[in-house]
Amino acid sequence: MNKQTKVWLVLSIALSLLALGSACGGGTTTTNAPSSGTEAAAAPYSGPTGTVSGVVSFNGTPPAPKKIDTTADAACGKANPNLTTDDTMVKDGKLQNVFVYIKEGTVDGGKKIGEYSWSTPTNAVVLDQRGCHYNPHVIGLQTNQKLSVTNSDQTQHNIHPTPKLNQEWNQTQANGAPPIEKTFTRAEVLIPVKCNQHPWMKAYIGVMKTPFFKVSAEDGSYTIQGVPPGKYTVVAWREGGANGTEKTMEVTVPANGSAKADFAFGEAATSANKPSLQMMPARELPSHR
Ligand SMILES: [Cu+2]
Repeated sequence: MNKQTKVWLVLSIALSLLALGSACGGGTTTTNAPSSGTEAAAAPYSGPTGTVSGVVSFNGTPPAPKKIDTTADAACGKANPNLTTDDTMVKDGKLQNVFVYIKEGTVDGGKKIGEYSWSTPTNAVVLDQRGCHYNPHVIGLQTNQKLSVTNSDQTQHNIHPTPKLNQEWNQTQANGAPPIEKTFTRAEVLIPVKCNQHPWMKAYIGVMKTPFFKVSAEDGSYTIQGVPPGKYTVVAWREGGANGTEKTMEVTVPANGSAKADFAFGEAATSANKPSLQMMPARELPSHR
């Protein structure tokens, strides 16, 4: 090694050490450049996460499921002779099909949760029509995530979501037809879905920009994972009334920990009811794609 190469080697090592030092040294450096008027692209969140979990209860006696008259379509009666309403599914006092989501909040460090970008899941969420019934009854999607509607029946269906913020569509799907694949571009809680062939068929689709939502299971439980530590407003939405019924709760999610948010609907739990669609204005965030 000649003298000149040695000097260059020493210099370049010194320079890379300097660069390293300024990137992660001291705790005083900041990499967040101030906004210069134009909106910068939102960055993904990286760091520790926690969970929000809880149980949704139904107080009092739930309404008994009603038998559905399927005489309009013999194929439905044949496939599902005991079809009943499924708007209030209660088991041991616990309520299924409640859409629980983080509506808004501030991540530790000061940024709003909507200021981060959240990647779109690559898997499709399936909404199946079986026995002239939507299954599941309530689903959640991220914006631009694929919805796949399948027809497992020996009859024709007509899927007709009626959103207020997204684009409405209305499509027939014959027996044996391939899945209908759609996406929703804007956050909306929740989009009612009906079938123009079978007036009793109903489903609901919650669309969120973030992945922070879950539908309560048969035992009323839900767990929302991957939540950055921070303070949030958690909302539980259940169908009924013009736009559904909501309950709201404030939670603090610790890093690598869990926040509890239990909700109750039914009797003695009606005072905080709010129409959901008015609570969820269309928010066009910079991260919108
Ligand atoms: Cu149908």
